[in-house]
Amino acid sequence: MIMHVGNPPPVSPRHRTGRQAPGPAPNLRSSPRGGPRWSPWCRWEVSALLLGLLFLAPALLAQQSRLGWHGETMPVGLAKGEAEGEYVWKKDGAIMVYVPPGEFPMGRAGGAADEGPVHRVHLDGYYIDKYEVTWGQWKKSGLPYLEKPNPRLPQPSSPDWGIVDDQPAVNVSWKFAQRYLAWAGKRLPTEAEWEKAARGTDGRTYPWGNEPPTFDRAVWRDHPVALRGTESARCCTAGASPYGVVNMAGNVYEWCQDTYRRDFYAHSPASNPLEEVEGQQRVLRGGAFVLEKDELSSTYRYRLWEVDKTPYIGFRAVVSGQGGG
Ligand SMILES: [Ca+2]
Repeated sequence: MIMHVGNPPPVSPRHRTGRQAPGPAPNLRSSPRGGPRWSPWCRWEVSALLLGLLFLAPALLAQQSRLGWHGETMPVGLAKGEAEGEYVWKKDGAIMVYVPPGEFPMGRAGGAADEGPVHRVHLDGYYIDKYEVTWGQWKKSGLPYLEKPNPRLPQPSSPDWGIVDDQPAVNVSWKFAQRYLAWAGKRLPTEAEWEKAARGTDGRTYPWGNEPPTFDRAVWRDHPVALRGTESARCCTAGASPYGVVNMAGNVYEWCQDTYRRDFYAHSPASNPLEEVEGQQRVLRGGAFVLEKDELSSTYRYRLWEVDKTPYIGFRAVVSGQGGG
């Protein structure tokens, strides 16, 4: 069979049926043995093409891997991170980890009245920020903030210890946090999502287990750095949760999506629970650098109004989605 490479020869109307037009092929010439033979130019073109594919293939495969094209449905906007099990939300650069779908025991027996009853909750899969949202990320959003402490204005404002890029953004009201989340394309965790990300599925008291807090695991009021304010959002990695989420106990309290209801656990749906009633206070979780260690428990529930902002409150974000490959 004769093959044509390069510009095709002119085709007369009677040859427009897919059949090869007669006439000499421009890049082929007869071999001494009578059969068609590749010209040197043609061989060079094919070699270059094969060589290009050889170099491009690993890059294409890596791109597919980052995008989760191996049967996964990773959220758009997420890329694989450098470390195993870590992802990067491209808009704000946040490191995220995956919490797979499944049940966990929510609540605690013997705690405060609103921490019970212990009940099983099923959650769909989601990705959650590994660290609290930092001032550096807030600046990246271009949203307003105040360089000096000012509790009377709605914008997030500097705490007494100043704005430090790797420390959590504080003095952020629930309402103002929504502006960051809208920019980033993420949302707050539900109370159930926050608790599962903090303590996993084995009913532990703290993210690291049941032992009392230590200075390498959490920042609370007994911690030496607490005298000065918050610590880096990347501190206390020894206190990471079973999913690798850091500072779920202490540093800053974190806003959740839910409005607070004292007896919610007695009535909440068994799957993906969310309580939102207009005019009610919003839930905060995890304790803060100004608080006692009892409030660092992963089941402890606190609440404030949507417009409240204090130097010990921040937030982290989640994205719904399957994957985690
Ligand atoms: Ca925290």
